[in-house]
Amino acid sequence: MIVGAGSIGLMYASRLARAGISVSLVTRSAGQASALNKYGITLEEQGKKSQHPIPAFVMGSLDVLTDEPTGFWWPNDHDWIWLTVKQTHLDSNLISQLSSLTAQGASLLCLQNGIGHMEKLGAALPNTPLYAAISTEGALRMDDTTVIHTGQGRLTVGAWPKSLNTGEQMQKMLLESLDLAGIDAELSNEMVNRLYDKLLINAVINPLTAIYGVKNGDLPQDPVRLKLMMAVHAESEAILTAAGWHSPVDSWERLLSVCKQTARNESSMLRDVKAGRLTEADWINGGIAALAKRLHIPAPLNDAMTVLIKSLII
Ligand code: KPL
Repeated sequence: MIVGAGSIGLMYASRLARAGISVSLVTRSAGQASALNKYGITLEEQGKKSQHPIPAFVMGSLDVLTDEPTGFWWPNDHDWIWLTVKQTHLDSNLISQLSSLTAQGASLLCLQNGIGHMEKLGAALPNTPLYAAISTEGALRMDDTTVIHTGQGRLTVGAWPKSLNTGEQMQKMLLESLDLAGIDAELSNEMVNRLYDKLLINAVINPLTAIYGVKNGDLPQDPVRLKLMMAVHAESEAILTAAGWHSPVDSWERLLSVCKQTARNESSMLRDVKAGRLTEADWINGGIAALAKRLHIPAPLNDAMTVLIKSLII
């Protein structure tokens, strides 16, 4: 089951469904659930479109649906619950629904940008095996039922330290399903480090593309923007390193290569700002600033990024 029908949720759900794997989607709006039940998901990949029927449910109705889902058999895809909502939607209401959904022993696979969510979920769901995941796949949601797979990437998954372990059998099952669906995936036993790798990329690209209103590839093309990128990168890198992070590669080069690989993308933060939605700044730059505070290190640029982004949504 995938909770969250944004671009990433729709993209993975349709690819799993295409491979014949039992998967259902949980949406935030009743309108999207009903459109998905009617039309399924349209997945566009390399210019080719395919349609995939999918049972969809609305979030608020999950506890009711646990016993007797209306209109569908309750799908047998309860072993792994993928959480693909943004950090901004991870509220107490959703967490209490996740608690009932995972009560029978399901594992929760969390695909959020930023940091802070795993600790929050760990505290709220002490009996749930928690997995952090990072995706470098490109996906663009066109409407409630249509998604474009814009770039091949990889899904990295790993057990969250100190959380309950789900056991090798369940992990094997997950990897087999992913393989069947043609989803490139790897297991990692250093997910904190991996989350920090991604955090550093998001801490630079997301706020600066949102402030300047430019696509990822255009960000380094201007000397002033490039200087700001370097400054936010240097500050963030120093804080993450002090927090125990180690990068296997040159993180500045990797940042530039992400800009290149996703050159035509608008960052998720730019899209949020344009749509007037709450952004994930509190969990990205705010997350780094909070780490810095704990370590008694100043974080003026991450603080400034957080405040500036918030000032764009009025
Ligand atoms: O993850 C991203 C995001 O937009 O949130 C990047 C890597 C910046 C790609 O757009």
